Amino acid sequence: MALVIGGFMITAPPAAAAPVDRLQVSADLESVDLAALDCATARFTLRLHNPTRQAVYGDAWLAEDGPLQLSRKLVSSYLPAGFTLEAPITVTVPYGTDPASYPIKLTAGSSSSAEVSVEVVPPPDNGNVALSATPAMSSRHGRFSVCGTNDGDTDSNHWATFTGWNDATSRAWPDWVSYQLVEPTEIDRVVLYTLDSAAEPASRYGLSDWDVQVWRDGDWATVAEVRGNKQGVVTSTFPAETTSAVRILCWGNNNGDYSRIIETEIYLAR
Ligand SMILES: [Ca+2]
Repeated sequence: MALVIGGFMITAPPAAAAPVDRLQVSADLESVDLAALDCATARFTLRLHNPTRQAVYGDAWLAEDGPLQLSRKLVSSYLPAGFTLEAPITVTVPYGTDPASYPIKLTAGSSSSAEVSVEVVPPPDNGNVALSATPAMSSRHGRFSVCGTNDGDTDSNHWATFTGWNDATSRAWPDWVSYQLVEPTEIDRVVLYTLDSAAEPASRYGLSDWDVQVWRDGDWATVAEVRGNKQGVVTSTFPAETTSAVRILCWGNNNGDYSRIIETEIYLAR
């Protein structure tokens, strides 16, 4: 708007955008890899920044493309002046999703946007058929997920929220996790990773006693037993057998409270 006052042209500044319209969205990563497995997970952090001098309630939206499944599609928060909110986002895709690049678009304010590219890659071809299996469990403690035990991640250091399982029945046994294979498969080896880190060693917190079982003639049959274990990783071998499912039947851990499994690997017979 322009006014002529006393012979001078006065131009009013444009109206400042409302604080909520000036919010800025970004991500900590431009791209993430994700294996095409039900239990594999990709993660990134959404950042929502309020650059103004005024606190606001703000929103950021996430829009996925194709087969991507997001842990949330809306981030809403109170944002003090100058504050940056960080929100963790997890992404999954169904087993067998075509390998390709799939975008996630982030938007906030009136014009701020960013994009994260999810690179869906084929499952590892290493003979571990647990990766494509459908897991189940006897119980779970809090946010622990049985999916953590066949997501391909064997790192105990971040097991508690992402990649391990803890049952919910303290000092009551047995507990179990099972894996329904995609099809009947000849297997001869199971590798079990129990909790084992510098802070939480297997000798104190790890699984000590369990049976490895296969589904045979309509019931579970034990093919290997582990007793008195203190190690973080244990390989059980057994005569090759074609089966549709595997179960780990847990009988005890080293401090007597819970069953904790970071990963179960089930291998094709050699
Ligand atoms: Ca895991």
